[in-house]
Formats: sequence, C-alpha cells, structure tokens
Amino acid sequence: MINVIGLGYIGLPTALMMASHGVEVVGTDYNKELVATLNAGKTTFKEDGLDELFNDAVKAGIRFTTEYQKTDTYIVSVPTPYDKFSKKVDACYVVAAVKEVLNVCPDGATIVIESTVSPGTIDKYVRPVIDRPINLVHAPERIIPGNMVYELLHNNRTIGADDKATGEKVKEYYASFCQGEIVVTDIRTAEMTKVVENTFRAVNIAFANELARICRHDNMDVYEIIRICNMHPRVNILQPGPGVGGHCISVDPWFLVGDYPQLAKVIDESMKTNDSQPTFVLNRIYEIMKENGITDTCRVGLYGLTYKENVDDFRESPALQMLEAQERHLARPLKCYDPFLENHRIAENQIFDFDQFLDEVDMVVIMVKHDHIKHNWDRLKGKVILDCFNICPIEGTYHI
Ligand code: SAJ
Repeated sequence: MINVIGLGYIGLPTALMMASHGVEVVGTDYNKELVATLNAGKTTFKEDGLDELFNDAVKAGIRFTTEYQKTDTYIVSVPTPYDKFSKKVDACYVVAAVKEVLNVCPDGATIVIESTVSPGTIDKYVRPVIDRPINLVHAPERIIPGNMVYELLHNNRTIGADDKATGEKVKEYYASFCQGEIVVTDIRTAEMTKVVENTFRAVNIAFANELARICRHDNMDVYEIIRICNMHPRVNILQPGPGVGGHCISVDPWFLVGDYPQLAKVIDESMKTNDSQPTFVLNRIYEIMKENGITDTCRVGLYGLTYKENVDDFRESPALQMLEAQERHLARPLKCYDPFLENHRIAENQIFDFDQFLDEVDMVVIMVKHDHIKHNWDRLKGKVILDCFNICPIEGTYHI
C-alpha cells in the first residue's frame, strides 16, 4: 500500500492516478476540511479530467484521512514555500512530513519525495533526520497546471534513489500509470534536473522578453522575427509576455542563483529580466495612454489576473506584480478583471462582472491568454488595446 502525504495540486492527482491503476492508496493530509471534502465525494480544485479520475479512484477503493499510515512506501508531496527576499526554498514541510512518517513506518520503508526542492536539500535537511534504515527517493513532479491529468499519464519521469533496486521498485509504482519513459538515477541528479528544466524555460522566456524590448526600441515586429527564426531546424525561441508567474519557472531558477551566485550569471540576469517585465509593460501602458489622451489610470483595465491561461492560480502572477509596481509609483490602481476569479478578490480595483469592466475602461490590457478573451473580441472593439501575447485580431492593437 502507498501512503500519499499531502493532497494538493500534485499529491491528489498522483494518488488518484495510482489508485485508479490498481495500486492500493491511502491519501493523508493534515487539513481536516480538505479530507472531509474529498470524503464527501468532491475534488478540491479544477483540472481537465480530474473529476473522472477521482470517481475511478473512489471506485477502486482509495481512502482519505488525516492519519499517517503504517506501510512500506510513502510519497511526500507537500508544499515547499519560497522566500521572495532570500530566494531560498523552505523545506520545513518536507522535513515535518518525513518526521511524521518516521513515527509510524517500519524499518526498510521507502520515502519518496515529490515536492520540488533545491539541489542538495535531501542531503542537507532530510537525511539528517533519518535515524533508521530507510530508503530515500526523489521523484520530482513535472506536470503543468491546466493539463495535469494528461501530463501525468504521458510525461517522462525521473526517479533518484541511493541504490538501483530501490529506484526500480519505485519505478514499478509509477509505471502502473505512466506511459512515458522513467529514468532511474541518483538523488542529487534528480533534484538538479527538475530545477534545470524550469531554468531552461525561464532563460528562454527571458531571451524572448529581451528581444521584445530590443524590437520595441527600434519598432521591429518581435513576433514575426521569432516566427521566422523558429523555422530554423535548431532554433526554438519561446514567446515574450508580461512576465513570468506561477510557482515553478519564476521560482526554481533562483535556487541556483542563491547557491552559486558567482557561477549562475546568465540565470541571474534572465530572472531579473523576467522580474522586470511587468514594469516594462507598465511603462508601455503609460506610453499608450499618453498617445491616446487617456489621463486616468482608472480607465485602464487589466484583462486576466492569473499567472497563465485557463487556470485560477494567481501565484506570482505578472498582473499582480504589475499592480504592486504601480502601487510603489503611488499611481491610482488600474482596474482589473478575470473570468476565473469572479468570486475571489485579489486586487483592490478588481471588477467581478465583465460588462461592468468594459463599461468602466477605455483601454484594455490583455494579460493572460484565457479562452474567455478569445470568445469576446467583438466586445473589445472601440477600446484601446494592449495585447501582451499577440493574440488579438483587432486592427490597431498595440503590442509590448
Ligand atoms: N510564459 C511566457 N512565455 C512563454 C511561455 C510561458 O511568458 O513562451 C509565461 C507564462 O505566461 C507563465 C509562466 O511563463 O506566466 C510559466 O508558465 P508555464 O506554462 O511555462 O509553466 P508552469 O510554471 O505552469 O509549469 C512549469 C512546467 N515546466 C516546464 O515546462 C519546464 C511544468 O512542466 C512543471 O511541472 C512545472 O513548471 C513545475 O511544477 O515545476
């Protein structure tokens, strides 16, 4: 039996996936409300295919509880909070969960850590609390919010273990559902690959953002340039945008900068470029306001507040970063609206009704590529539009 510890964005789908593929699973979370919701037959967040998966897992006998179970295999998928100022990840929840497991597990049990950690964390913080023969494994998650169920099934995975036999045993559990390739390696390599993957993407996005600034400076079309460059068989540039949000790409690369400040120069600069992108877009907004005689920031509205399209997750979102920057300039806050946050206030000047939002603004800034926006182009006609993603078909649209 597998005891999955932490039933959040990663732990829940992983537990459901294993249970619906014939593995005996008990899910444990210390949040009583969350466990009660699951036991009442409801999922706790929205993802394509998650409800169906939940029903399959319940039929297969998955159980949810606040208690740690006595068994031979554990998967720990608790959050690893990140401190914005020190740029360090805090492994306290991982360590606390491992300690709780140690209170109940037999000698020889395997503890798999799925939570993202900075390279070296397991040796530095987890190993020291282990006082008995226990097999430690790091199997970092790789799924993308918005497409989690599909990616759990199809992505390749990495499993880091101290010895091959343990790695292969854990691989079998993941192979129950994962159709991708599963690589077994050591723990340090597994920790590093996860962070490097997200760093690769962060640096590539920073490159695209820098190109956008260069092109803006001399009035060139960055999208056309990237499109043509990407026709080269060995070039694959990502897209510029209003900044980078979420809990992974905007966070993980800082671990490397924090640990290797003298060596991680490209990464450091890239992160600074992405972090300053919301301010770059803010200046672009002021420029376009001036050009169109709009004097009041209250007549400008951000369309989209989440960190990416079609999810309700707003952690580190570029729109919020922009509102913070604006606050520092002591400007009157921009209006904002997000179809995914119609019942959830996260900003001062947030409007919860799309019609009202359109009534109250003369200029709309497209901050996220939600499908909602793509179905409402007609409603935007007549507004001044700044499109941060080059998706708007309306003539006269401004770009970053
Ligand atoms: N973004 C751009 N330009 C692009 C692509 C993305 O500006 O061309 C922005 C997005 O708008 C968003 C941010 O970057 O604000 C990050 O979005 P994302 O969709 O690229 O990634 P995440 O953070 O949702 O998920 C990533 C994924 N990692 C990689 O693609 C290497 C996912 O596979 C990981 O599981 C996840 O991080 C994680 O947990 O680490």
